[in-house]
Amino acid sequence: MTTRGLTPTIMKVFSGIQPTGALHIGNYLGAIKQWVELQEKNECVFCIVDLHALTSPYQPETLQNLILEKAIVYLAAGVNPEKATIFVQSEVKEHSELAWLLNTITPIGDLNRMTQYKEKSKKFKQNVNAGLLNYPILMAADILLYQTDIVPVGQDQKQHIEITRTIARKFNQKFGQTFKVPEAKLPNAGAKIMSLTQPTKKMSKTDPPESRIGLFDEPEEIKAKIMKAVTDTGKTIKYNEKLKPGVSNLLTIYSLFSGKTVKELEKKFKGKGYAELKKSLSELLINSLESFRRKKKELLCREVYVKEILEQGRKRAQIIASSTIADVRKKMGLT
Ligand code: AQP
Repeated sequence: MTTRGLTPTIMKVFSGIQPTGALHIGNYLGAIKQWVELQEKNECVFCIVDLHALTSPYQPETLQNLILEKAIVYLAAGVNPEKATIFVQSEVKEHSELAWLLNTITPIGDLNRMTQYKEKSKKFKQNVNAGLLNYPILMAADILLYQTDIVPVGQDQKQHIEITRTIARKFNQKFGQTFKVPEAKLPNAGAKIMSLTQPTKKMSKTDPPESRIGLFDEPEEIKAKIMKAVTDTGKTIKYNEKLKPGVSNLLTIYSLFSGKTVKELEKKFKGKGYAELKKSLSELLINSLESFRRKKKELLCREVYVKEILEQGRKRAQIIASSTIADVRKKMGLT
């Protein structure tokens, strides 16, 4: 993004991931990899969105451990606490307050149309709670509190950024200029990594483990999952999302972890079978994810250090959030 189309500027970046569920390579390629790149030149705020996690079934007694583990995951995947603010959503109360205030200007019809709401209502039939419906409003509050320019996310979250933009514009029109209108930033490739077992569906934390490669999976798990990944009855290793979704997904993952283009990979595997592609991809993933596993193991022994990072992050986030909420309250006629 540029100012007046000419000068590159430092952008305000916000993004978050829920603490529940083990992160998979889709989360990494869609979101965290972009964070690690963006933190070099921008003001980045990365949140562990625990309030969002309460909308799906979870176990309260495990939540604090999962939050700490997710902070460790951010660090192990390359987020640098000296360059980016890392904090826990529920520890900055302004998120809940702004979410409530934005509830009052958001039509229910807009929320009913959200794909994630429709999908999760089907997935968790016994627990279609109001939080699931209002999820995009809390997400809008998260983003708008930090006067965010860009939100690095995967494809599935694009619709939620759109509604955030609508809410920001509506608020600005009704109460006067208050929020920046943010933009979604999707990676050029990897915005939607597909399930290994159902390659026409996105890879998801809440689907069975064999459908995804966890960022911290052990080598033998990675190998077993990739070797069993669904492909098709054909033989040629060619990228074609419609006709060969499984093979195309494997090629995308291969390309993103190797830095080789899909075209180069098609050439490399010309005349070879799926088993060879899978074997080579397993080795690549085992090697690429090795440093993540090692760093995570190291950080698991440094709980005090990780908690201190979250506390410092909370303090920094709080300063920005309280300034925005003071402005919002005033504009809405509150004290
Ligand atoms: N398959 C994916 N490909 C690329 N990016 C993805 N993301 C999620 N799945 C893929 C991105 O990862 C970030 C994590 O967001 P989240 O924790 O809020 O979870 P989510 O979007 O609901 O993703 P999951 O992992 O699939 O969880 P469930 O099972 O709960 O739906 C977001 O930036 C997302 O776009």
